[in-house]
Amino acid sequence: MSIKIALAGNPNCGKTTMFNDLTGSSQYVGNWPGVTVEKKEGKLKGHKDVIITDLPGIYSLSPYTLEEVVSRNYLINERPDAIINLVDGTNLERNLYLTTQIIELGIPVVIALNMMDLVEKSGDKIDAKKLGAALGCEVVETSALKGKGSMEAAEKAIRLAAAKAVSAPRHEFGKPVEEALKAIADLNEGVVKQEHTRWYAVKMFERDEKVMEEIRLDQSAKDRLETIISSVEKELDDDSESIITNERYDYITNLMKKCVHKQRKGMTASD
Ligand code: BGO
Repeated sequence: MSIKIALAGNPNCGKTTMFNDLTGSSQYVGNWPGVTVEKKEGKLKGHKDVIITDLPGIYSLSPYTLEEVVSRNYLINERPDAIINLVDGTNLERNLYLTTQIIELGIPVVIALNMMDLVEKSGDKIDAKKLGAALGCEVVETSALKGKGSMEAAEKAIRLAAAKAVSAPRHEFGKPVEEALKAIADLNEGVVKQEHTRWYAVKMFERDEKVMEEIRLDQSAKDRLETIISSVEKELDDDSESIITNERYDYITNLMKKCVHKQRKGMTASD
């Protein structure tokens, strides 16, 4: 049986470069079903039973762009055995926004901390171990352009896939949101698979239309969900989607303070 590994990350994080490095000439290019978004797959060099799928570059797993919807559908419905989440080390703060969502999917994740040649050149320091420990997943430093670290990231992904070592998000939202997520998870008991619980709870809290269409709650569950969401919105005086977005950014700001030492002043992380 083959192992499926997905490459996910922001546009320009180096996904194409790493995909080429990992698959060499064994690539096939087509379109994702029903849309004109390019789909690239290939076999991992030296591993004919490992298929690498390059997902469209995205900033978030929200349902607003075709690329996001394609990526979400693939990650939720096809369920790769592991994800390599490429993160541009020179744009860490922005890239981690997607990472916090990917880790909630209940799929094994390896972070490829890419562009490390540029990070080193700048004099900035990223503590990859601390970052991995804080996020709850493995981090491999890579320079895809120089062919460094890509294969190590893929081999780690294979090992996690074989062990079915699902990444458990360490990030917790504030108390009102966590309580709401728990109540939503209770509503979904028996409706979604155990490992999908957090992803669906967060998306339903955000009133994500695509997820709501998919889940098809009966009217009394819909009413209960609305009561849960609106009580947090009232308490925190904001809409639910903004609450989640803002809490993710607060978490990432703290993570940057712990894990990044910037060379130059005026940047976001600690001096
Ligand atoms: C151009 N290190 C460095 N230094 N550069 C990298 C690395 C790395 O680890 N990884 C990727 N790049 P894509 P997406 C370019 O194309 O793979 C570079 O969108 C240029 N092109 O070479 O395309 C990579 O698939 C002219 O750079 O990313 C590419 O995720 C001048 O990052 C860019 C300078 O990589 C994006 C760069 C004509």
